[in-house]
This record gives sequence, C-alpha cells and structure tokens, in this order.
Amino acid sequence: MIPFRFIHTADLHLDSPFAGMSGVPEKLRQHLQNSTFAALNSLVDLAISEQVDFIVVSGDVYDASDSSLRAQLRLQEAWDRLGRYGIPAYVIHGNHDPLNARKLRIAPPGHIKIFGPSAESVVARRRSDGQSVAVISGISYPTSAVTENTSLQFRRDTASNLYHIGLLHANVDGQEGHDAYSPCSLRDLQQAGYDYWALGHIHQRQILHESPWIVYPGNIQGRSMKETGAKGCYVVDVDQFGRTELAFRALDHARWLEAELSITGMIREELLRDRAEELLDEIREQSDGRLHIVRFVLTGRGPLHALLQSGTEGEELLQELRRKENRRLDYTENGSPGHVVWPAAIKVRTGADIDYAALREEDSFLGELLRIADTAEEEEALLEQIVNSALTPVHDQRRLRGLVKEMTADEKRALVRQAAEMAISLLTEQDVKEAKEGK
Ligand SMILES: [Mn+2]
Repeated sequence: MIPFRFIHTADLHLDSPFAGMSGVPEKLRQHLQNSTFAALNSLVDLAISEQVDFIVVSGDVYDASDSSLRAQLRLQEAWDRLGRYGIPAYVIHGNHDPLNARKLRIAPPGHIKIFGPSAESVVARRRSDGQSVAVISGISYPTSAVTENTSLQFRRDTASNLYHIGLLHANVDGQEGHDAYSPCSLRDLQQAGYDYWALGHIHQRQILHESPWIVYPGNIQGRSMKETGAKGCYVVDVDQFGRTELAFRALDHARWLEAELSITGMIREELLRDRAEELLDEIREQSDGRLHIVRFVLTGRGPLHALLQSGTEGEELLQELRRKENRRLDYTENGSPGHVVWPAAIKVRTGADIDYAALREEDSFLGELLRIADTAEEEEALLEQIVNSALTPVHDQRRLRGLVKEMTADEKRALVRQAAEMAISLLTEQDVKEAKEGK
C-alpha cells in the first residue's frame, strides 16, 4: 500500500443563523454569524499546511437547503483555494442540503467530486506522484429525509487492493438527538469490507470502531450550548501497511462551554461573583485567542441556594459579569473578540443547606420522606410505585404516556431524588418563615 494522508470532515453547516441568543452584543453576534465561514477557512489552511492528498466531506455542507448565495460563494472560494494547491475534495450531501435543494446553483469546479443519489466509487490519487491510493465511495441524499439503510449499497471491490473509504451521512445504531436518517448498524458497516467509514450527521465527535475505522468527526463549529467543546476535523494518515492514525485538529472560532461552580461554603453573594469572575479568567487563559461562550452550572449546597431560587439573583449576577466582558469588547482590536469569555446563562442546580444525616434520623415528616426516597433508590418495586402514582395524571395523554414508558430506571431515580430535594427545601423554607413570624 502507498502511504497517504487525508482530512475527514462533516457537517460544516455553512451560514448557520445562530438565532435565539438573547443579550448578545452586536459585535459578538457578527463574529458568531461568521464563525462557520471562518472555520471553513481554517479547514482549507489546515489542508494546505498538512499537505493532505485530498479531503472528504460527509454531508451537511450547508445549513439550509435554501442555502444563501453568500454560503455558496464562500464555499466556492474555499474550493478554488484548494484547487490552487491541487487538493481535490470528495463530497456528499446530507439531510440539510439534499440534491433536490432549490438553490444549489453554482456548479463545483473539476477537482470537487459531488456524489449522486446512489452509491458510486472513484479512485483517489496521491498528489506527489499521481499514484492511485484509495477507492472512495459515497452517496448523497436526494431529498431531505432518507429512511432506508443506504449503507447496504456499499460493497468492497474485492479485486482491488486499495484502501477503501465510504462516505455516509447516517445515524448509526439510532443515536439520540438526531433524526434517524439513513439508519444502519455498526455491524452493517463492519461487514461491508471497507477500511474507513467517513461518517457525518451526528455532531458529537466519536470513533465508533477501529479497524475498520468508523468515525464521526463532529461539526467544525459549535452552534449552541448543545454543541460544547472543541470542534474540528480529523487528519488521517495511512501508512504502507494500511495502518491508520487519526489526529483531531480544532477549527472552531467560537467555543461553547459549560462551567461548574459550587456554592458550597459560600456565605455571601460577593463570593459567588468573585469566583465566577475567576472562572471566566481561567477559561480566558486557556482560550487560545478563541471566543468562548459559557454557561455556568451552579451546584453544591449552602445558604446561597435559597437566594438563587427566585431567578433574579442569577440574572443580576449574569448582568454584572456581562458588563465587564462588554468593556473588553470595546477594546477589541482587528475585529476579533478572541479575548472575550461571554457568560451566556446560569443554570441553578444547587441544594438547600441541610444536615441530611441528622434529618434521616429524625422522627418527622421530612425524615420519613428522605428515608422513603433513599429506599426507592435501592428497591425497584418501590421506585416504580412512587413514579407511577406521581405520574397518574399524565397517563391520560397518549404522548406523555409514551414518554413515561421510555424512562429508564436511572431517570426515575433522578426524578425521585429531585422531588425529595424540592419537597425538603420548600418545607424547610416554610419552617424558617413560620419560625420568623412566630407561628
Ligand atoms: Mn448536520
């Protein structure tokens, strides 16, 4: 086998709208709206600097089937730049940009191969000497919803000794949170005789299997708090024995993050604000000049829990933190807000400051409640009984009933735990209030 190198990328979602972000200053909004294009440019830069032999793109190039002219022009620019370096790209379209999309107007240049609606194969060559190195097969979505198992159309050409790469935009083994398009199993893919399955569709980066390699590179730019962490592509090296090595490379220009902050031991609000500011600075130091958008998750137990219940406390903290980041934004040089760490939201997951060990021993309503919750955690029958009786009112509604049926035991345990926590904190607050009022 002849050694070669390629980039595997997917889900570029060019011109994603970044809608529904409240309270974000205009400068940041512009940066976000440009971020999918900036990530595309970084992809091309990487292909050039790593001297890859080719790129494979596994669907959802555009965010919307009525892709903006702007998105098409920016993609054209990227293709042209790759062309100047002699780097071809092999591309399939996915559910967001199917072949029948109304506005796919601009024809791609010759070094870009767009696969059609049924599986076909082409041979990729090494750039340095033009030798054949790989068979690349792909299939594009003809329409936005493909519900058949298209992976079955892929079969290895047994006469060929070349490395086989399959491009597929698919949901493998019914992963949650994404449409079950082009559904297939890991087994289907393993049995096709391919060396590398270049997947797209699931935006979370994951290597499902090694040898054969079955890989989701994730999208190249996170678009909301649902898409946290580094986003980018894989640079894949295949050596003379067909051994394959993957290196993840970040391409994102704005990164979403969840930061946990415990209120345990905090007695004053200022401490919470100070710690939140410290956390933003810590993230800034690690940010590598990349805009970060952060959601704080407040955890732990303490006196601040009661304060945070109203919601206004968290909102005020958010405003205070944003005021400081806004000042940084005013001093932005060359248009890049890379030194900004934007606090987007605060999620309160704190608990009341209660001595649980003592409460458990107490001969009181709360003590009994806590003991039952503890027992339900261990005993499945009791857990079922509690959850079922609590959810009786929703049984009349078919959809909700379906959802309840799908709940796992762990989800039910969490529900009982949360309910106990809520009941205890409501009832103890009531106790405190009544004591104060002298009842
Ligand atoms: Mn996608």
